[in-house]
This record gives sequence, structure tokens and C-alpha cells, in this order.
Amino acid sequence: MEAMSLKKVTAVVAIITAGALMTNANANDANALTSKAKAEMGQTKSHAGKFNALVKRFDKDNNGLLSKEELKASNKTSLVDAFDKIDTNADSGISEEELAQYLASVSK
Ligand SMILES: [Ca+2]
Ligand SMILES: [Ca+2]
Repeated sequence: MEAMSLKKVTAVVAIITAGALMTNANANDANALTSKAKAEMGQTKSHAGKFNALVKRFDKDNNGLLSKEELKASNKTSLVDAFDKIDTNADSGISEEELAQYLASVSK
């Protein structure tokens, strides 16, 4: 019996939580984007290492910068969405420093 009632409580809590999440979905869009970026980048401890890995795989024109097109190929949609924010000097390419700065700002 006790196990059953616990299950019930858990289900009710889950429903309430889901409802609250839906209500806040729009307000949380920006946060969700940041969380997604964090989740995608969180697997690597070093920001510089992450950039180097991306450049190695996706820097098609070998200019040492990641363009929006190159990032799209990497499927890092959160980075593509935030491209203009990351590209602080607006040269249409993301440098190691720009990515590190962005990742530092989202991981605060
Ligand atoms: Ca490039
Ligand atoms: Ca740049």
C-alpha cells in the first residue's frame, strides 16, 4: 500500500512540474538556449580544446576561424543560434578567444 501511494504522489508531482514547465516555456527560451550550449560544450573541460576540436573537423577553409556555415556543419545549433553574440568583433568568424569568452559567460 505504501509503495502505491508513493507512486501516486510521484505522478501528481510529475504532472504539476510538467504544467509549470509549459507555463514558463517562453520565458525560459533564453535560458534553455544557454543550458543547451552548456550541455553541448560541457563534455570537454578545456574551452580551447573544444575550439581546436571544432576547427580541426569543421574549418573547411582552414583560416583558423569558424564561420556560421562551418558551425552549421558541426550540428552545434546552440552555437549557430548564438553566432552573432559569440562573434564579438563581427568578422563573421569565431576565434578561439571568442568561443572561450562565450563559453565562460554561459557557464557562470
Ligand atoms: Ca573557417
Ligand atoms: Ca570574430
